[in-house]
Amino acid sequence: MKSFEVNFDGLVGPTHNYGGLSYGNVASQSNSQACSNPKEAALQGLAKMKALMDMGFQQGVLAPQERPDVAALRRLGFAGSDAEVIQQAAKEAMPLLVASCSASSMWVANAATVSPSADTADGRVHFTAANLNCKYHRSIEHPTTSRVLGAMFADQQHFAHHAALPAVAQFGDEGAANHTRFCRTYGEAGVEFFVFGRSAFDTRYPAPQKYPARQTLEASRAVARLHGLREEGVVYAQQNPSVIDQGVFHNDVIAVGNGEVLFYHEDAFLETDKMLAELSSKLARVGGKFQSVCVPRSAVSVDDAVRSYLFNSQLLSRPDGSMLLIVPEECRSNPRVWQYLQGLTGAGGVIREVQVFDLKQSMQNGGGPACLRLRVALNETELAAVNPGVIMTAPLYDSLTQWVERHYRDRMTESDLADPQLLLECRSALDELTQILKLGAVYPFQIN
Ligand code: SUG
Repeated sequence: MKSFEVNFDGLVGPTHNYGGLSYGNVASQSNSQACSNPKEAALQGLAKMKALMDMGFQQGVLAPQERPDVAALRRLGFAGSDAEVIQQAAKEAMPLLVASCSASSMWVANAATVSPSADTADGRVHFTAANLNCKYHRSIEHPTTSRVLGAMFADQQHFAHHAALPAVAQFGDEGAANHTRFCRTYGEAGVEFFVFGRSAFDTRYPAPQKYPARQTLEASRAVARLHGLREEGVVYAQQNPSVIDQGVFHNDVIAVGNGEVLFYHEDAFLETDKMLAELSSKLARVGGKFQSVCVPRSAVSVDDAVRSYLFNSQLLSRPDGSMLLIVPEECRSNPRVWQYLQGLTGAGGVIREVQVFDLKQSMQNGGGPACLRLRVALNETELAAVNPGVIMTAPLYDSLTQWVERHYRDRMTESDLADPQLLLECRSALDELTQILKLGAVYPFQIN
């Protein structure tokens, strides 16, 4: 049976703004309070989805969330009508209003961890929504994420959904951004690779000194248990705490894997040799031949990796078995990174082609091509069971582009977030979106 990797990209929501909300994420901190352009952000994301679809890849779309999240503000004690809640928060606690307006659900690599059916005990595709416990503005995403994923992957014969892990830092879970899967073909059993930043319960593991480690070992292990993964099909590795302190807040900022290939920076992990050996032997057990491509620090420093987002790229398999790397424009404007990429694709190795995309609106908040997509490996039967409304097609691309043009503003600053009219605009846009994507009622304003 045929199998595919389907990339579901997050559609950027109408409140996209630069709130400076993510301590430890260099781009988010340095662009705090800059004026954003939600319309451009959404169109940049849609252009990437369309380009991948046109190249023959399976592409889907994941809906944004209702923002401002008035219910979240009410839980923090703001009261009255929706407009009063927003106005009171703007007056008394602007950072809380900004957090409740974040369009951060666009980075769907953090929406959930997904295990394909070939890896799981019950033969279903398993999803665990990420609790995103490290940052308040992201911790409010998972209830709606679960509803949206449930509406996209509704068939219980094929898809199993787990609620987010307990909402405490000890089970901090950031979803697929710290999870990679190696396999020979997408439909065969593979090796799931979980990368954690710290252990919450075992003090023998080192931890970063400056910035938070968002993913814990205990969260990764819990997800593996929930999904029914076999011990011999899982590898855990620790991120090098010193790169977290340099701005590598997720593993997907320093490594990316696909098929039998891991593309990573020399400084990405602790105990790298042991980890590579384990990946290699576990993949061999399921018939795969593990390959790693290490980028030496002498060619690309950690700082250049963080600024360019070289590793926040999409590594995609082409029909001839070679691979294509989708990178952000910032890689081309960094001379060391660009030179490295020219050498890499010219060397006759597995990565043969680089394609560049302009994702500046998302990049300025620390979200590159890989952050914007959630990978779901599916066989033909499972793909047929996905809600067809969320699979990208030329007509859907046209409808979504027109929808963005109709509903989105082209500039957004703090004072715009305080405008109660924005809430009404967003709700009417999202109401229409659920019809375009055939999701049913998934947003709090639709179900309460
Ligand atoms: O969680 N930025 C996101 C970026 C997430 C990137 N995802 C992956 N690497 N997979 C974050 O830090 C910034 C929001 C603001 O500051 O307005 C933000 O949430």
